[in-house]
Amino acid sequence: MKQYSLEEIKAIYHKDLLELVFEAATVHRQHQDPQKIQICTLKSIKTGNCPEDCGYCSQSAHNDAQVESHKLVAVEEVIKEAKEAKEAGSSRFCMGAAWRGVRDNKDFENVLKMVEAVSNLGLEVCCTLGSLDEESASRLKKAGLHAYNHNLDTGPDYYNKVVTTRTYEDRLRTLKIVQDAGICLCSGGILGMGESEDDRIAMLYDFHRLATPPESIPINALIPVEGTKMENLEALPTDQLVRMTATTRIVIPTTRVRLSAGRSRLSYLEQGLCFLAGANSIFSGNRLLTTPNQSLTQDEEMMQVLGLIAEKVEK
Ligand code: SAM
Ligand code: DTB
Ligand code: SF4
Repeated sequence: MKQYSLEEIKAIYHKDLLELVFEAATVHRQHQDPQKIQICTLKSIKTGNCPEDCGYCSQSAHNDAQVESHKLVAVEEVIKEAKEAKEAGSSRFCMGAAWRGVRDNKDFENVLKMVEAVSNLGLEVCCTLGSLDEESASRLKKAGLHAYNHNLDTGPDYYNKVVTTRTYEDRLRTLKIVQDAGICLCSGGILGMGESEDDRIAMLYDFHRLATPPESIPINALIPVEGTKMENLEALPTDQLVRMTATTRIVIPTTRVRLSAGRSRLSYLEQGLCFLAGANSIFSGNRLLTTPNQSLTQDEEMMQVLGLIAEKVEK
């Protein structure tokens, strides 16, 4: 993979927009089938009351967002929803828990059962459970975990404006533990939290210079949730989302770029521009973790309009 300097990535990001999209679309066609989109279903297996203070998150106990909290759901509920997701065309199933990190307890035993069962359905299983140590990473891998989602969220200079209960270095440490355990890394960020475009590019540069860059990169546009300190932030201009998507595709050509939170306020054609710029995955389902998503019916309609097809389960 070609190595770019921070300055080179900045220069790519700031190209004339259509030139940038054309370049990204060209790179995309050299490395991927541009018609295929991976559909990933999200399931919040434990919601709310999170001890971390992420400023954007509806689930942080430090924010005043009204979210319906619940403890870890039953293994059977997860299996049922994973089966439905597969029938609806998903090839990946991602389970999220509002934890600071994994601890060696009964809940974790149950998560391992969920991972094993979903993996046995032939789906790519992903989890996002907060920080991990080597032992829990290895147990997840043994249970059949395909990928682990742990976002850097923003660049190192802006990180402590968003979260104070952990550091950027803590996040990087977990990324390394995931990769050392042989689990695919899913790591991305959120745009529109008041950070500069340079902060976003610095985050992308850090992904690019990992020994192995992430297998997938979710790009979220902030959903301003009432009761969080980011509730009044203005919506991210769509051209900035397209720029970030295109630049990610160019500098990490083999990764899956997942058009993530914030997608439902975009028109089909705006989302289409993101796919042209190299996005090749979406989260589907009427909900993300706690907020509404574009509906399944609308996703089907959009894919038809844009001529996209869902990637089949290959396992
Ligand atoms: N607790 C785990 C952690 O933080 O690693 C995983 C769950 S967390 C909800 C997963 C990711 O969702 C966050 O890192 C963030 O990128 C994204 N996210 C959460 N709330 C969001 C919001 N309001 N708008 C956009 N993205 C959001
Ligand atoms: C990611 O980067 N985005 C997804 C997934 N990883 C877990 C979560 C988006 C959450 C959006 C806000 C919510 O629904 O609570
Ligand atoms: Fe907790 Fe994750 Fe939300 Fe942060 S983003 S408050 S760690 S659930």
